[in-house]
Amino acid sequence: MTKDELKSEILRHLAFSFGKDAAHAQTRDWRMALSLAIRDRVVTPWFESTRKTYEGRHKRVYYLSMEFLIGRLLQDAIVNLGLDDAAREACLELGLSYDQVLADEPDAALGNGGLGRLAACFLDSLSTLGIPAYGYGIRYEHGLFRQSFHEGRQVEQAEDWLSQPHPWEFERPEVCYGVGFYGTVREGEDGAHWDAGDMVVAKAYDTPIIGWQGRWANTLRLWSAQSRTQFDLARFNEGQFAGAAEPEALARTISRVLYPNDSTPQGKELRLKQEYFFTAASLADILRRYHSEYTDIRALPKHVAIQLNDTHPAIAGPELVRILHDEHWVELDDAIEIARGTLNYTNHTLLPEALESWHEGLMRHLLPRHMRLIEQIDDWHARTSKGRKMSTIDHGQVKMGELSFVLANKVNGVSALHTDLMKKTVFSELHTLHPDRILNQTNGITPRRWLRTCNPTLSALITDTIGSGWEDDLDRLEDLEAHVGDAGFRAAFAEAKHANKARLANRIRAIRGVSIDPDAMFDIQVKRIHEYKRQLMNVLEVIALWDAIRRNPGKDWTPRVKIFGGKAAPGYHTAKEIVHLINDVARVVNADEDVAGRLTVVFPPNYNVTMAERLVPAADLSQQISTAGKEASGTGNMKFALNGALTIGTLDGANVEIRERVGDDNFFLFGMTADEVVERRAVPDHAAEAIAASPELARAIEHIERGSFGPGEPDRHRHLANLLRHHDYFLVCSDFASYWKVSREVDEAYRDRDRWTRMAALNTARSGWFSSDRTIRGYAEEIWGATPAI
Ligand code: GLS
Repeated sequence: MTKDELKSEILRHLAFSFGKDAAHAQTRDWRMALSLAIRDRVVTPWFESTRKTYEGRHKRVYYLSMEFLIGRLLQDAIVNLGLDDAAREACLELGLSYDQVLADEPDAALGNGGLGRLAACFLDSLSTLGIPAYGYGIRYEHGLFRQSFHEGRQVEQAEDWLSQPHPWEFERPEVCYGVGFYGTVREGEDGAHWDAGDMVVAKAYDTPIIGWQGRWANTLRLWSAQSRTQFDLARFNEGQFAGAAEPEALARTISRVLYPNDSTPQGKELRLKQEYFFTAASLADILRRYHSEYTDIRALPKHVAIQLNDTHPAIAGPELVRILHDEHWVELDDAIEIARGTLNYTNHTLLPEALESWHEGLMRHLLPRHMRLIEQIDDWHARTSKGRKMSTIDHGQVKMGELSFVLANKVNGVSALHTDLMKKTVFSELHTLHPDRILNQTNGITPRRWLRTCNPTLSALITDTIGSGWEDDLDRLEDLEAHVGDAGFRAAFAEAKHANKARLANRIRAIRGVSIDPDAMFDIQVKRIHEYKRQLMNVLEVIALWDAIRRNPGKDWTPRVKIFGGKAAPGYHTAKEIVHLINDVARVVNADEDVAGRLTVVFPPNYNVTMAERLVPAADLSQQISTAGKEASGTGNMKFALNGALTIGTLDGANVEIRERVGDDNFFLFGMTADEVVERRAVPDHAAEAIAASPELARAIEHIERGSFGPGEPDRHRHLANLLRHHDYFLVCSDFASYWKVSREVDEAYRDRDRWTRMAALNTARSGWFSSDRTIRGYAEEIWGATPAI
């Protein structure tokens, strides 16, 4: 498509899809018109992909996930279709700022963090590789909350990305399924019958996901909940106006909000309802499609692979057994085997409080038939695998991890360390019974969004240096290594980074009113706020550094800009206190003339995918400092390394593999290992001991206790200080001395800019393995038995 063709398509949509004259069109109108012009280009390959899948009778992959953190879609589609130059020029000729048009798109925040973003990267890779697949999830009206700060405290507002038309989706009013809840089960001679007490309707909305160079497109199908009775006219005519709309409002609650938690429990009925709602609708849809192609239901595992993204869709197991047994008359044991052959489960966390379990009573109340089947599945497992009974039902709780495991063909972890720990801890017993079931698939990120699109400066340099083609063959970045010794290449690499930093500095000045120097080290920690991720340790280091600079102002300190970003779950009190402390410290440090130009702290609110796309290319240092054994993988760590940031990190999650690949010399390692963490926790007074041994840490905590960051309110942050001294479960204190020492080595290393650039370039050159294309190939070969259809 040429620029002129695109231009005329934009104008056509402006007039005929939106009824706007160019003379009166606003940015939003232009963005919508451009989106539809681009979307039109996606439709043909999308149809073609569907046709090929049917014709080739290819095995289909279904990825069930409560979260798809897709972010903006317009530029992604433009880049994947190779239309970026045409789109930029078309906009220019229409008198528009291309960047402004792109920036008008709301961020589709249908996820919390890494788990949801991983699902989005997987969709991109599935389409790029041409693997026939569907993503299934919920079309939340309100995605993740919008974060702002009021006097340093987090304030949450509802996100309403759907308050304007979403140009990427196609409503499918004809694709509807009833989803039942509650009711009773009748056991008759002809089997069990579930008479649901309530029913809502799941309606489909489809978003095409176009792969690299438009060769293939899959579908993201999201369900919206509706009432069976749209509107109760009888009640309305009786004068009950609000009551008449009640059934609709109640049903819609199910797809209204994304639970704002990440690795913390929110065991409430609505969430279980959401989980069953989207899982049941997805399975009904999968089986409808299956029956349109095949007659033998027993061959399901041959043609269909379903991946459960964490335990949120774990009810898929009992639901599939229910359908096979109650509706297709398959013997129970056979039904269980068929379900097990079809389903696979990815575990994303070992945090005990994040492993889902549901009270048996609630499960029986909401899903009576499923609860009965869960008991039978438990019996079956005990019978067939010498398993102890009650592995899935324990002390009146249905454990969804165990249930998913028992009903899975394969169970995978998301980094080598995490998979190893899964075998040794949460699933040790089940692993002994089924030693071939657990395998590892280390996470990955799509290089299209996380290098090509977000970092055009570095991408251009890469293409100039090694040619194109790396976007869907990221191992080719290895070819850069031969150029790292070339001073000209290093200078260009440093220049690209500097340009990205300058761009970020301008933006931060515009949104936060803080000036930062692009020559300073940009040191970034962005991710959900959580105790195990240890933003608290990072801010302690800021305090200690601020204190050290003030004590020794004559020293030639390496200038640092500390950037934080991330949301705290609204009900997670300590995480919110950490947000407050970071903002308070930022205010004090940034106002202190003694440290001006040496230390600056910025915390832009509302960290999201779009902000990540701006921060990642501009980072010099990536903070990946979780307590070892706690971060299952991390994926931000990969994005930063790929974009030429050096990591300061612990041996946790995928950090281990990043370090192995980029080399020990190009990674700043500190802290205890996962085994040492366990030992250390057993030491009485470990925190007191660590504080006594580190004067920097002691002074930093004293500052908090003295109220240095709570003007007029000295006790403002005392709770955090108490936590550190007396309940330091995540071992911030015990790892601090090592963190401080290595951070000073980082300062030193940054002073030799050429050496730093060499290390940064090696990070880029050696990060190709972290492409989600590699991850998806692994799933396809080792879990799904699926092959590309192109
Ligand atoms: C998470 C883990 O915490 C991350 O380490 C991991 O990278 C991600 C994707 O596998 O999954 N688990 C979770 O509940 N939220 C996450 O981000």
